[in-house]
Amino acid sequence: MTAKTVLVTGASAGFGAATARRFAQAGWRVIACARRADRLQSLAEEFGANMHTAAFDIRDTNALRAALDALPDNFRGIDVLVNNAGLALGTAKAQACDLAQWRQMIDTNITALATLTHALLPQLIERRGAIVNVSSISASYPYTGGNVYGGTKAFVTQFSLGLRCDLHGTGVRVTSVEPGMAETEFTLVRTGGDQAASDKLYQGAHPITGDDIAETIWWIANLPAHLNVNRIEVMPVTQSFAGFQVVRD
Ligand code: 8X3
Repeated sequence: MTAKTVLVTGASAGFGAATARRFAQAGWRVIACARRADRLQSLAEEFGANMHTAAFDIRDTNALRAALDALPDNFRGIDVLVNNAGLALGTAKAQACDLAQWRQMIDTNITALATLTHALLPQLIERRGAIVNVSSISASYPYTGGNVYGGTKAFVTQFSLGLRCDLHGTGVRVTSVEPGMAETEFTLVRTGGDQAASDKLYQGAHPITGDDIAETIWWIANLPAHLNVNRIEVMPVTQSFAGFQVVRD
């Protein structure tokens, strides 16, 4: 069987790095994209010729296009796109938020994801490929301080479902993966590097790991061609739902 090719964004850490590893270990050709070249270097060293790394800021459309244009011949023709790059910034209520952080989340989680997807759709259709979009439980369940982050993930989920409609008849599969609490660098990024806050959040909670989501994405991408997982919500057993809040006089 000819090896397939997967492109993973946000591949320098967390879900993205674990996913890049999972596919590379199984013999796929992997295009690992992220901002930090030094972090990608270890993937390149680990997997050699089957791992192509591309360091650029996904919000920079020119850099994104240049990275795609510069793909070596044997990495052209992408079978699976894993839109993993994304971030949460801040936990403040909307009325206290920094607009620049909102815009950064929108630019990364929405605009960059849509731009890359748009660029790859022709080849995904040609190869009857698959798109796996990393959304979040925050797409469906609002929580205080989630504001724009949750809004961007609601976009990712709804965009995924919309792509399913538009790609009807092409054979291209589309999935929205919606993880709950996961211990990656997510909270460190969200809190601006507050290790104590990150440790406190995850302590004793047995959160999802990067490998858990990598395995989920691997399963989705390798299902028989007639099956499409539309959405998959994954939480740690220790996380569930709380009630509504009420203001009283
Ligand atoms: C992040 C998961 O639980 O913080 O996407 O909303 S959670």
